[in-house]
Amino acid sequence: MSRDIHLIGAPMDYGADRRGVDMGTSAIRYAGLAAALEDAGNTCIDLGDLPIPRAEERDPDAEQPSAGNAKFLREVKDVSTQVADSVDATLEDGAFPLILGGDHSIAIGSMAGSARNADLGAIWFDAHADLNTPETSPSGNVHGMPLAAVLGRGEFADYEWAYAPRVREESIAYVGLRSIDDQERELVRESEMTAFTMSDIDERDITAVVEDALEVATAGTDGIHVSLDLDWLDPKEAPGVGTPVRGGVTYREAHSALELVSQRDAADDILRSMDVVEVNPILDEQNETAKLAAELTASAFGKRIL
Ligand code: 4U7
Ligand code: MN
Ligand code: MN
Ligand code: MN
Repeated sequence: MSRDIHLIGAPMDYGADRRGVDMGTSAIRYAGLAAALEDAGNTCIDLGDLPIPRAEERDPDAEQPSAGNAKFLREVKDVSTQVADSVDATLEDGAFPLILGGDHSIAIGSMAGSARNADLGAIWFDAHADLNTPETSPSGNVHGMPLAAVLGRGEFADYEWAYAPRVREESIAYVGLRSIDDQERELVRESEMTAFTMSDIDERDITAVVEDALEVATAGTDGIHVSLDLDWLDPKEAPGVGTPVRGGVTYREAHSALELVSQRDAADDILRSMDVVEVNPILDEQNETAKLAAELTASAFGKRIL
């Protein structure tokens, strides 16, 4: 399926503990994302980066909403609103929103915007479950909370910029989980979400798992959001991430997964929005993680070997 893709840069790092992930948008562009998408048969317009205040420019005295341990909620709210509006405007335009991070807190805006006028399923390619609430988070970093936010869990229920009621738990599938916090584990177990861990991939292989994930996310929805956290891959392949966890998917498994998404999209027009997050150029080696992000995204949009 050939798409009219609009790139939306969200150079956000307030949701993560480490500086540098804000430079991910530049690194992924520099790695040749737009050209790779066009080579795969799409058109691509870069809308540039959303304005996000740099840490040095913040007013430390401005009022900060407080919720549990969550840090920088004012900035997260501002960025989420901007991302959601931009995603919604792109969809209204008949184009495809591809959001570049930035840390994973930007997925709050991606999904909230994408689910404004549609019932949205999601596939979460990540080492982590990102289901902490401000009450359960051990770190206070909102990049560990975006799914809790859009599902309106805990204090997020009161935040209209976060809670996206047209995203239902039953329509969300995790692929590749391997690092879950103690309290978060209970949340995942008790939820209606489908969780495929690395053990499931070991046992059944990536193809079977992604096919099941596609079923979960497409059943009864108008389209799906794909969230690609680069720490989903093994740190040997993707060293440039802030929260690496060993034992991740290989280069080939990752490509297979996104090619499957693209094949299904070619048949049934399932894709509605996607984000690519957590690339940290400061921690990267020769921009390899950003290149991988660009290549994998091209696979999701039709790139084939032959
Ligand atoms: B990412 C963590 F405690 N669970 O909440 C947390 F281990 O977007 C990590 O998936 C979150 O990279 C990782 O801070 C967020 C931690
Ligand atoms: Mn357009
Ligand atoms: Mn994540
Ligand atoms: Mn992660």
